[in-house]
Amino acid sequence: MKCATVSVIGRPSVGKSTLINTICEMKVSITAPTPQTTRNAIRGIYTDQRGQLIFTDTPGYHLSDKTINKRMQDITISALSDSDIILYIIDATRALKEEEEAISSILSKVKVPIVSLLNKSDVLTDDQKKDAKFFLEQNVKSAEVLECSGLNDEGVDEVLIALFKLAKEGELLYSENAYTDQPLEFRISEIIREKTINLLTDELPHVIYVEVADIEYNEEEQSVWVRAFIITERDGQKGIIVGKGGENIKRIRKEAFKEIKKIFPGSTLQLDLRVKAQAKWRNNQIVLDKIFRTL
Ligand SMILES: Nc1nc2c(ncn2[C@@H]2O[C@H](COP(=O)(O)OP(=O)(O)OP(=O)(O)O)[C@@H](O)[C@H]2O)c(=O)[nH]1
Ligand SMILES: [Mg+2]
Repeated sequence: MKCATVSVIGRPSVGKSTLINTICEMKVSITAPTPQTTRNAIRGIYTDQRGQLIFTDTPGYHLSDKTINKRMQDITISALSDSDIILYIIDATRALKEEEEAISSILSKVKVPIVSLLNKSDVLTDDQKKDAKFFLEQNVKSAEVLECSGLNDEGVDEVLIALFKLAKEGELLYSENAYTDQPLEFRISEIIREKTINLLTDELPHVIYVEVADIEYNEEEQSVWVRAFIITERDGQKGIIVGKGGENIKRIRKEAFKEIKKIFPGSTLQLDLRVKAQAKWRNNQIVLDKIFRTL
């Protein structure tokens, strides 16, 4: 049996979380068209007859001095230090600039093998592929360079073959049915955040976090009651999330309900969702400690 931990790194929106979900055949990590969706190191576990790959999804590496971005950069860097293999994902539909150089400079210091991956092959032109491969040749010591579409599940088997080839012999670290190790509260808060940010555009996804205040499980009645807050930075933003006549919050609730229900098959679910504002939470160390506590 082979077993390896694989850190997945790349700029925001290159498709890291989408690929991990495709590999694990499960929504392990939330996704959105807006950048900086993933905020924590999130594990997705894949097991087959070859062994086990434990992926760590990381926040997209974004150059910025803001407190919250610094925290996210730290999470990404520390994920690299305890992995056996690095899967470096590039979205070559966008120009490869400073951020890509910053990542490749970080990667030049790591000792473990790197698999470089051009993602979004479904929309890549030949020129874009050529430019990305040239960039990689010049800047990254890759064990392999591959192409795939995480969204369409094309070329993903080849990625697994490459990773298993680099993995060492070892016992499985998780049971063969496991696909993640995230605490329940965190999974629920992420589902709600995903449904919220997918309804919003511009800066709003960045000013939101979700707090699950209570989960009450009644075994006798087979019922679950969840109370959660969607938290923005300013009062004015609350109205956008609630929407005209509560239109948006109703949609968020409906979509989140469907997905949270899957976590509790056979139980009735009550989801109490509220919106509140908390000024400047992105600079508040106590809030950040809560959001970024180690999973
Ligand atoms: N065309 C195409 N789009 C993709 C592919 N993979 C992901 N996307 C899209 O790219 C966007 C970002 O995907 P995510 O998986 O959230 O990206 P990420 O790298 O995890 O982003 P952060 O968490 O913000 O760092 C979404 O709109 C995805 O649907 C792909 O293979 N092809
Ligand atoms: Mg992500």
